[in-house]
Order: sequence, then C-alpha cells, then structure tokens
Amino acid sequence: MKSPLVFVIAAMVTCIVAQDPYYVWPDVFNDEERDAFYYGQFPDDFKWSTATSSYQIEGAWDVEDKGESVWDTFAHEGTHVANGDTGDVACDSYNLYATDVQLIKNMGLSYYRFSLSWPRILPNGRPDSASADGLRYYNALINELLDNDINPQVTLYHWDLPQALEDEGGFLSDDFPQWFNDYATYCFEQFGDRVKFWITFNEPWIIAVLGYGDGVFAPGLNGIGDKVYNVSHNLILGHAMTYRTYDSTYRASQMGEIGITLNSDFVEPYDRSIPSDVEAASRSLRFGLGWYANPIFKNGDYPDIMKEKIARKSAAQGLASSRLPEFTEEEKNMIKGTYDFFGLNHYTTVYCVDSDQEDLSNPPSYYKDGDVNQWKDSSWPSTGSSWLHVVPWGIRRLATWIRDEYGQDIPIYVTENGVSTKDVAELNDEIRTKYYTSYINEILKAIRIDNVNVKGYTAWSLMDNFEWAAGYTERFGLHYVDFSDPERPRTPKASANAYAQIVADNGFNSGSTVTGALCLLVASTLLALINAFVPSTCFEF
Ligand code: PNW
Repeated sequence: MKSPLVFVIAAMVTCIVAQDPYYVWPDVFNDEERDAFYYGQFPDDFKWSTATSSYQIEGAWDVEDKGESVWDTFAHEGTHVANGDTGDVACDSYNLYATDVQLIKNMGLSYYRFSLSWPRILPNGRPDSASADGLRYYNALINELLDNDINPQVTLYHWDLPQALEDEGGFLSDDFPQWFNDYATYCFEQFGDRVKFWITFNEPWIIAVLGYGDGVFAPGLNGIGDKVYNVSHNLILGHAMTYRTYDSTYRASQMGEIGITLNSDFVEPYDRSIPSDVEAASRSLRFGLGWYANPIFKNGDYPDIMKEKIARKSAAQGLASSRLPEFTEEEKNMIKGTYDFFGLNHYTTVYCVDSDQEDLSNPPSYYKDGDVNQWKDSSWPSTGSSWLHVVPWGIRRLATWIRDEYGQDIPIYVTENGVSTKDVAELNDEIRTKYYTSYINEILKAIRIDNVNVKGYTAWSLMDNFEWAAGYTERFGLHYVDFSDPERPRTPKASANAYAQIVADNGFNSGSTVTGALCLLVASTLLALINAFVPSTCFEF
C-alpha cells in the first residue's frame, strides 16, 4: 500500500510549481518575502465589521431637543470645511438607519461599529438634560441591528462634544473626566443590556492634535505646544474612570467588553541599517500611539522618552514646569490596565529619520517634541486623501510592533481601515477592492505567521459620508451615497462585494477555483502514475 504522504507531497509540489507568487500591487509591492499574497483562513471566531460615526452620517442636527455639538458649530461657521459642507443632513441615517442595517446584513457582517451622539442623548452634556428622542433613536437602531443578527460595537465619543460643555472648557476642563463618566454611565444604564462592546474614545490623537492643536477640526483651537497635552491628559483620565465604572458596576450583569480606539500610522525607519533611523521610528510611535497606549496598556504613565524630552525642552523654553502634565501615583494605578482590548485605526505608513539634533526652539510644538522627520514615499499609490498612501505591509508591522511593545496577549481589534477616492460617481472602485484585499491579507499574515492576537476587522466605512474638514470631497464608502438626491440613495460599490466575499470565505481560498481544480487534476494524475509505475516498497517506512 502506498503511503498517503505520496499524495500530499505530489499535491504540494504541483501547487507550488503551478502558482507563482501573486501580488495585489505588482508594480509597487513585489518583494517576494514581504508582499507575496498569503492564502488561508482567519480564526473561526474572527469578527468582521464595518463602521460609521454619528456626526458623519446621521444628519438631523437640530431635530427635537438635540443639543448642538462642536462640529455643528464648527461646520456652520462656514470657513473650516471644504465647500462650506456640513453634517446637517449627511447620509440622513437618523431617518434611514433601517436601510443601513440591510446594507450591513447584505455584506454578511455580524458586527457594526457606530457612535452615539452625546448631545443627541444629553443635549446640555449632562444627564439632567436626557432627551427622550435621543433614547428612542438609539434604542431603535440597536434593536434593528439585533433583529438582524448584527452585534452593535458602540463608540461613546467620536468627536461630537456637546457645545455646552465646550463652552465650559471641553477637554481642557478638569471636570471633563467626570462629565464623560456620567454620560457613559447613562449609556451603560440605557443600552448595556444589549450592547456588549464599548469603545470609550475614537482616536484621542486626532481629537487633541487636530482639534486643540492645529485647529483644523472642531473646536478649532490652537495649542500645538501645550493644549494638546492637557486635552490628552483629561481624556486618558476620563477613559480610565469610565472603564473602572463599567468594571465595578456593570460588567457582572452586562458581561460586555470595553476599551479604547487609538489611531496610528506605521513609522518605517528609512534605512534599517542605521540605528538612529530605527530609534527614531520607535520614538515616533511612542510619541503618537504610546502617548495613550503606554499609560493604558503598560504602566499608567507616559512613555519615558516623552517625559524626558518634553521636560528638558520646557525648561529650555523658559517654562517653570513641563508642558506634559504628570499623573499622581493614585491616577497611574487607576489608569493602568483599563482595557479589555486594543482598538486600532490604521490607514497608512510614513518613512522617518532622526532629526539629528534636539529641537529646543520656541514656540514649542508637539510636532517638534519627538525630534523625528517623517514623510510619505511618492512611489506609494496615492488616494483621494493627501495624507493617505497605500502601504499594505505597514499594518502587519504595526500589529507586531504593538504586540512587542504592549504584550502578546492583548486582543487587538482593527476598528478602522479603509481608503478614500475623490468625489467621483464611481461604482467600480478598483483601488478600494485592492486596498481591502491587500491590507486584510497582511492582517492574516500577522495572525498566522507572526502570531499576533488580532480578533476582528472593521472596514471604514459602510458608506460615503461627511469626511470632516474635507466635507463630501473624499469618499471612503463601501456604498456610494448620492448627496445631491434628497433620498440619499446608497448603492453598493465593487468593493462591497469584494469585502463580502472575503467575509464569506473567512479569508482567502488558495488560488482561483480554476488553479485549484488544475492542481487537483495534476495531483491525481501524478498519483495514478506513481501507483502504476513505482514499487510500493519505496514508500514504506
Ligand atoms: C479617522 N489624518 O479619522 C476617523 O476615525 C474617521 O471618522 C474618518 O472618517 C476616517 O479616519 C478617515 O479619515 C482620521 O489626517 C482623520 O491623518 C484624519 C486623519 C486620520 C484619520
């Protein structure tokens, strides 16, 4: 009798010979070891999702007793957003949420990440103002999802702060952590019986740096050298306090998970053989991602390199204390370990080099504090957004960096990943199909080859929507939305079908069906030949 090994070896050899490495972007990313496509499946319990956020899709900005958010104010000022666009109507999901749920269902997803509008729920920001209509709307959305077997993944804060709280200092107020905790508590009470996955904040880095640093996002303040650090400080305290509330009061009965979503580009050393480039890359990641991740996932405090550099620079800049605030020991203990998972938003990669000398100049800036120069390579495919170039291998390197920096066991959820196109009516969005295919493939490699604990993936976005300062000029959707039509019709793009196929296959089946069938045919012919001509003793052990 022939060993079954013969068949297996024959099939493997044939498949290897039959299949050249496949590349999704052969002109740009064709390094065999790094870029060759990897066939295989995700773990059985992998969670596939897609995302939106309240201000970007809901519209109904002043319906019933809804309070104004900082984005209502900022967009209505008319000068900050491309074409003077606003989210007043956006995708009209306030009225069309049931349609959205069907789009999600049609893609075969079991999860949907959306955010709650704080001023729709609590018009003045505080529980004494709770809106019946806000409660009705989110109960209706959550129930519609559950009726369709889709699990809600809820972000408590995706940038639409009640204007009433901004008027009292917003994230700069020492009361901010308590305000946020009270709002979150109300949400746990009202929705926690059905919501089992909570994200406190979406992208603290963007809130601080673009909102209170550069002022290009709401509330539009300029404090790139100082306010950014105070905002982040209060945000981290608000996150930690809220995590502790959930943990002590709601977890036992509601049995959900709660974490935070951080955004990060990957930072690749321009020349890995130059130690200062390699050092600069870790430093940049620590100043960006580590600003929040180090306190929460590591030791309750900012990365040492941030504390050292900012203290030294602050002194040289003539300040009496560091621009980076300090946590008390009690706060550090409260902050450390406030996560059930690591939510990661990732889009793109940059190259970096060390800036050679420590910049002690005035005025201070967060951008100078890390002493790293970074840029995007012009050979990387460009997209509808100037900040976003396609670099699939970056997401795998970032995932392994997070594992190495914060620990093997932390469950990572990719809570956003996606790509934009300019505002053209295009349903055959090849770039988005290729982007999702290649980035998701790199995550599969991170799981299967690097053993990184990635538990889920979320495509940004379910549909075209209000893209912040870019208004409606950049489209990230799996579905096309016609913003000139009062009905706001949604149409699936090619990428929606491609994503649905990946989800249906839970990964990537080896080769095309044709290649697969050919392999099988050649393998069985080989087996028949072996059977006929080779003496069976050759294969007996
Ligand atoms: C994220 N940048 O924001 C947000 O979470 C989404 O609301 C947004 O629509 C999506 O990514 C696409 O932009 C970002 O300038 C906004 O580097 C800006 C940047 C990155 C992420």
